[in-house]
Amino acid sequence: MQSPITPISAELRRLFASSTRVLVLTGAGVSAESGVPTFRGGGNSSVWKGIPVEEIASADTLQRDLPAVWEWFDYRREVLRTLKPNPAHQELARWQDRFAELTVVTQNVDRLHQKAGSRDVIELHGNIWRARCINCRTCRDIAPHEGRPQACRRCGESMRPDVVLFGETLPPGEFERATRRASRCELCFVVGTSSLVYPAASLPEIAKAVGAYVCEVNPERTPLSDRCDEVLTGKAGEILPLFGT
Ligand code: BV8
Ligand code: ZN
Repeated sequence: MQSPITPISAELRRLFASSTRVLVLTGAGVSAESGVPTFRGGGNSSVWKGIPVEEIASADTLQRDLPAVWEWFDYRREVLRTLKPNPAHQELARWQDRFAELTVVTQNVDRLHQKAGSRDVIELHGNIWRARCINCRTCRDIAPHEGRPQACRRCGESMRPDVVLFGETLPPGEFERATRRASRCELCFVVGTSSLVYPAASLPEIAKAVGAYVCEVNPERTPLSDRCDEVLTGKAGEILPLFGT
C-alpha cells in the first residue's frame, strides 16, 4: 500500500530544474526497498547474535576477534548476493546525465548504486565486496559466490573486510572529496539515513553552510529534519522517481 507522500514544493521543483551542482547523501534506507535490512529499523540499533552491530563492526572487535567480524560480513554478503537496485537507485543513476555535477555519497557498502549505473560513487564506509590485507593493505574483490577470503596473495597475512569499522578513519581522501563537493553544491538531498553516524552526517551541514537547499527524504524524522529546507516524508523508491516526471 503506497504510503502518503509529501508533495514536492514549487521551490524545490524550480531548484531541481535550474541547479547544476547537486549532492546526494544516502544511507541504509535507500536500499531498504531492495530488501537490505537497515541498522536502526524502528529507532534502536540492530543487534547480531545479541551484540549491537556498532560493536561487531568496530576496530576493537577486529583486533580481538577477526573471525567474528568476518562472520557478520559473510552473513551480510549472503543477504545481499541476490538483491537488486530499486527505483530510488535507478532514479539517482539517471540524475548523473541531468546535472553537470552530480555527486552520490553513500554510507552503504552494498554497491547497489553502482549496480544501478551510478558512476564515481563516493563510498565513505568502504565496500562489502572487497577485502583488504591487514598488513600490506592489498585489496581484492570478493566474487558473489566466493566464501571468506583467506590469506593475502601478496604477503600471506590475514585479510579483513574493506569496510570502515566504528572507531576507524574513513578511506583516505574520500571524505575530503565529499566535503569539497558539499561545499560547492546548490542542492543537497539526504536520502534514507538516520543522520547519526559521523563524519558522514556532517555533510548536509557543510552544504547548508554554503547556502545549498537541503532536502531530506525519509519516512521518519531524524535529528537533521529541523535543519532541512524541505522534508519529503515517505519511501525513497516512491519519492525520488517523482522528480523524473
Ligand atoms: C571515526 C560500515 C575518526 C560497516 C559503518 C560521538 C559523537 C559523534 C561521533 C562519534 C561519537 N562516538 C563515536 C563516534 C564516531 C562514530 C559514530 O558516529 N558513532 C555514532 C553511532 C554515534 N563514527 C566512527 O567511528 C567513524 N569513524 O569517527 O573515525 C576516529 C577514528 C579513531 C578514533 C577517533 C575518531 C566511522 C563510522 C563508520 C562505521 N561504519 N558502516 C557496516 O556497514 O557495517 S556505519 C553504518 O552505520 C552505515 O554505513 C551507516 O553509516 C550507519 C547506519 O546509518 P544509516 O545508513 O543512516 O542507517 P540507519 O538504519 O541508522 O537508518 C536508516 C534510515 O533510513 C532511517 O532514518 C529510516 O527511517 C530510513 N528509511 C527506512 N526505509 C526507508 C528509509 N528512507 C527512505 N526510504 C525507505 N524506504
Ligand atoms: Zn598482504
